[in-house]
Amino acid sequence: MATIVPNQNFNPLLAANDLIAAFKGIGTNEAKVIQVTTSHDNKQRQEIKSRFQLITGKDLNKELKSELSGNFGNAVLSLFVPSYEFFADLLMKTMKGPKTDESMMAELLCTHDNKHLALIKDAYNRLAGRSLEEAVATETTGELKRLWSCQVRGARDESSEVSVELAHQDARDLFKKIDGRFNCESGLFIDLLCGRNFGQLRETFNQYQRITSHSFEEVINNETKGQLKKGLLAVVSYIKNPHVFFADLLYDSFKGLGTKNDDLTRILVTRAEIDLLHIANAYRQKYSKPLAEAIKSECSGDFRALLLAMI
Ligand SMILES: [Ca+2]
Ligand SMILES: [Ca+2]
Repeated sequence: MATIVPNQNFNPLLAANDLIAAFKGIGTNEAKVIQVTTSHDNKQRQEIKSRFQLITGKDLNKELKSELSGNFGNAVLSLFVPSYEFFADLLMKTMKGPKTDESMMAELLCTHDNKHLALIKDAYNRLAGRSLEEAVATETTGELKRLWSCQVRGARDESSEVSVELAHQDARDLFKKIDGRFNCESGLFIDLLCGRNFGQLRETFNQYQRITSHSFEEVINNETKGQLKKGLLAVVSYIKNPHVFFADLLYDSFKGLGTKNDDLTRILVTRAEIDLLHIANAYRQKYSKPLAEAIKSECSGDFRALLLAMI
């Protein structure tokens, strides 16, 4: 369940005027900005943006940049970006440079349904001037290239049918093909991971454990290394339990000295309209602390107020 939902009394003119009032004069009424931003969903925010432009002749993004600053400014700006463009931009940033963060790639590529992935691919093409397929093929290598290329194709079965028989067969094929050893180079593993529906894969993981008495994670841990291991573990963890997957990422963003504000912002922005309520529940269960409490102790000021309004 989402924590930010469409505003039932949506009035783009009123919302745009609220923002104009919030920006007026010296300083900014941040509370008003938070209220307008978090009481509308991403699609409505796009309408507010156009209405703002129509009334003032100004680009809302530019105005936000000049009125707001720091983590707070970044988070509000992110919320006004269409979600598929937000992901396209993150993919560009993640693949740039010599070392790609493969658990981030898993998060950016595997957490969408095929329809949303197609929108992200369109946006990527527009923003980057090349297709996402091409980018993945150029920027990654070896088995990871195979994994991400397969995922980018967006051909996952999206039915909710789960066949125990098929899961058993898949698990046996994975086990057998490789002389009793897990072998991710077989390609079969990657094909299954990107093609089968999530429920089916969870059953395959169960069956695999029954046959081999090893969990899938154990096998990946033992048989792969480096970035491939990181990427595979992230994909499997997401498939096993998406809410715990994100709860863990939130925990990591709080861990240690300071806070990884970019990670924290990204997760709240991308999940608020999908399943943040479930993620917050998973967080409380696993870490015995409400998410709100963690945010209160890690963040401050307008940034804290915004994040608390989002959850
Ligand atoms: Ca102002
Ligand atoms: Ca900390």
